[in-house]
Amino acid sequence: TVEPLMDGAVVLRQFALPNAESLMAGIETVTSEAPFRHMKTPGGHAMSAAMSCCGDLGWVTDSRGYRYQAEDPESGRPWPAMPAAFRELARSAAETAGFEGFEPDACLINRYQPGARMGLHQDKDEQDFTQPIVSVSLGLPMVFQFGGLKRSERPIRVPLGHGDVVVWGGPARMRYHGVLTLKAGEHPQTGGYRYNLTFRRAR
Ligand code: MD5
Ligand code: FE
Repeated sequence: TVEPLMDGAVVLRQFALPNAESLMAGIETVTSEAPFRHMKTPGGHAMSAAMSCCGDLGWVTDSRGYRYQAEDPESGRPWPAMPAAFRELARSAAETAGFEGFEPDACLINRYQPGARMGLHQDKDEQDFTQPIVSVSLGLPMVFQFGGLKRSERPIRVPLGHGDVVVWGGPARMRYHGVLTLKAGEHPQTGGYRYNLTFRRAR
């Protein structure tokens, strides 16, 4: 079912459920090569979510800023390839939401442990804002915050659970968004974590 969130954003409830096992296997493969790490923001604070990346480009933050780059800064090697199951799911979710031919070149893997959160921000390190973003939630439920084009606009709260996919495009693409603090729990497929796969066209 396609559930409209706001102009340009839809939730596909449990869309990724049939693929959850292969997505978790893909996370395992990618992070055996590029382990989860807590990157530091330019302000010097560690991100509370642990991150890894796969695909041609990965999103990184360090003392020099935020950017996409082809190498994992921890190893100096290219990011692991994007698993076929990742690419296909992102493409079919985008198509279901009305975006034909989505070919992501970057997948950010966020792993939230209890207490982790992500403050309100905009995604603006990509080159083409006409391309959508596909976000896949796996494991423990969390509350997503979806705001306006200015930080001052009060966000709405959207609960997201295992297998839910959100596609953001058009007028929703530049909205402020974030994730409230993850509560402790136990999920049969992910244990004590929530994972989020964020697919983007960075270049
Ligand atoms: C998460 N991650 O749940 C979220 C899902 C990030 C991030 O925000 O930057 O890693 S992606 C949600 C998103 C992306 C682009 C636009 C909008 C939301 N939006 O317009 O609300 O870990
Ligand atoms: Fe974001």
